[in-house]
Amino acid sequence: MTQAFHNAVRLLFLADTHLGLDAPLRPRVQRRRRGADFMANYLKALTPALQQEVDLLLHGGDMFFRSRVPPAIVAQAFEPLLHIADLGIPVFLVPGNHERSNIPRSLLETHSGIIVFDRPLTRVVTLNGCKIALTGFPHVRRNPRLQFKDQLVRTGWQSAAADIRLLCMHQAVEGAQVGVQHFTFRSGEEVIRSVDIPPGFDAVLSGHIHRHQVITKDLAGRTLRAPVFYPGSTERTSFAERDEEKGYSILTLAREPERRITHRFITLPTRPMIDLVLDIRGLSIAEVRERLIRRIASLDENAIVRIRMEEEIAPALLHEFNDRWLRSTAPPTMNISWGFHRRRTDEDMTQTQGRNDRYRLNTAKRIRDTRHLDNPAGR
Ligand SMILES: [Mn+2]
Repeated sequence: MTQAFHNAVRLLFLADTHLGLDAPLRPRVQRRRRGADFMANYLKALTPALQQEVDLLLHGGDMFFRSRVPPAIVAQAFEPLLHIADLGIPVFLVPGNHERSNIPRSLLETHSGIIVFDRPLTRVVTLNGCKIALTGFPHVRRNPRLQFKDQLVRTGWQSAAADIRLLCMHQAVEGAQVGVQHFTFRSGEEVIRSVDIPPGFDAVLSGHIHRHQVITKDLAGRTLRAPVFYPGSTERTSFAERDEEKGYSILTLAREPERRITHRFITLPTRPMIDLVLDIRGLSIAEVRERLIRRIASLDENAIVRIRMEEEIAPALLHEFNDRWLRSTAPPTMNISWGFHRRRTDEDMTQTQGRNDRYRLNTAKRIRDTRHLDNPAGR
């Protein structure tokens, strides 16, 4: 066949939607919840598929923020996916670490248009005359660095004939960066070596890393065999993501090697996230109150605010100005709470020397700030 391939294939790629985060069924405290923000951005990210502007949909994992979420949220999440599958748009899902590598199946099992990488597998779909092989496996929690090659072999990817091959997963790849201090994943057992990604794949599409990025070079600066695309999370799941733009990706896939993959990142709305560090040394309780009120009043009323102190805060002060007091002082549209005491700066763990050792030593501290990664060290 020499027939020219004219129509490219458009792939909508989103990940780490963390539905159910701050969406309690029976809240003990009446306050604005962020759950609605997460659901809204999820639905916004799916819009190009619902409007049939794409040919293929991939969710890179962590659809939910933990393995058990209220059934109403599961139903709300799957309803648009079933609709998209009904439109004839194949839907691929990678189980992430928060699904305990197992996406709730009850709503999916009947629909042939929804394919879950609940075990290593390869599926070929023909779209616009183009054969696309999607290879994937569920999130590997224990030593993915060591297990990666074996997982790949088990997908049977080499025996599937295709024009374009995509590797879909939910893992950290070396060179991926997170956090306000740009922590870089390097040599940990939870990090997949880029050299282990075999030739033959046109792109690696992964969830897990919440910052949007495209990795094209290894740590030594050599060009990767296949670019690694992270769409990042669709909302900010922790203060470590406070400076990050959020959104999803649309990849255009073409058979012609010279324009095989083009990528577009579409941003989603996010509320300002503010880390407020106060210096209250030498202030009286009345002065602290006055300062807190003044600082809170100066903030965007829709902000998500974390308040921290440079110094260890006295228990009496924390009692006086507890979270309830903060909420009663702030506008009801604001999310506000105390953060952890700023014992050492986050820079400690991301200096160039001994980065990974410190990374391990500081696991507990780090989890506090990048809770979204759900313990990437595999512990
Ligand atoms: Mn995640």
